[in-house]
Amino acid sequence: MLRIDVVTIFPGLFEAFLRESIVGIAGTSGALEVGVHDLRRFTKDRHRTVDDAPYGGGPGMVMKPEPLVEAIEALAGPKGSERRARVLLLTPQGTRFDQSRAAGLASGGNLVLVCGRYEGVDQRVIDLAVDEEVSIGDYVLSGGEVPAMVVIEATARLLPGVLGNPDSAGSESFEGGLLEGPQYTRPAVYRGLPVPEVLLSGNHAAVAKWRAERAREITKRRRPDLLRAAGEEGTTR
Ligand code: JD8
Repeated sequence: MLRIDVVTIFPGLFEAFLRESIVGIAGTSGALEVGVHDLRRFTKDRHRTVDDAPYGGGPGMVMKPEPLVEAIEALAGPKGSERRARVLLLTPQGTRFDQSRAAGLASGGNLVLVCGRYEGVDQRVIDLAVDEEVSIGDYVLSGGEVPAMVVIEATARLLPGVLGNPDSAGSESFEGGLLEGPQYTRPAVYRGLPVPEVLLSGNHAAVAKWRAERAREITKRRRPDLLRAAGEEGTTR
């Protein structure tokens, strides 16, 4: 059983996400437990303050250290050998989250995901309480909540016993190192556009060969970096 605790000033953002989707299934199957914690519960002042103006001046606000460090230590213990969970901060400054990172998290220990807002968190939170900084990609978001959901979902679907079909996760895009080709369902002709004949043939070897060719083709055109990374393994020329 993997446990993931999330620290956020917007716990409500996680409600529908955790109720629906693969993550709900993971929870139901007993593979995953997710706890969401309102950062304001770890404040001690009357106004439940979580931010303050940046030293040195500049726009916006910075998340103050005390509530964050108290929350992280309550959930993960102190930084170092006593840690009960690995603490990840979602931040544009982090190293890139990808499928191999998800696989590592799915096979590792419990996690605490820390979601910043505003202009980010006081550096001393990172120095004192964060194990690793992670980014989901090079675009600007408003906070770490959506990135945390990305990390949770990518990790949850790799947990053993989460999907109805045990090998479906392993056969999808990226897990094979390539993009997937086109997919079709009924009707066999839609607005004059037919489904490729081979898919109706019942010839499983021919279907597999056609799919591998389409996967290689679209990957070469759109993501040649993935094709080089995957080498020739498992693919058709
Ligand atoms: C956390 C605040 C807002 C907006 C200063 C940092 C991740 N891949 C990613 N893109 N954006 C984030 C991310 C953005 C965040 C916070 C994560 C906390 N912001 C920005 C303007 C500049 N801050 C992210 N992971």
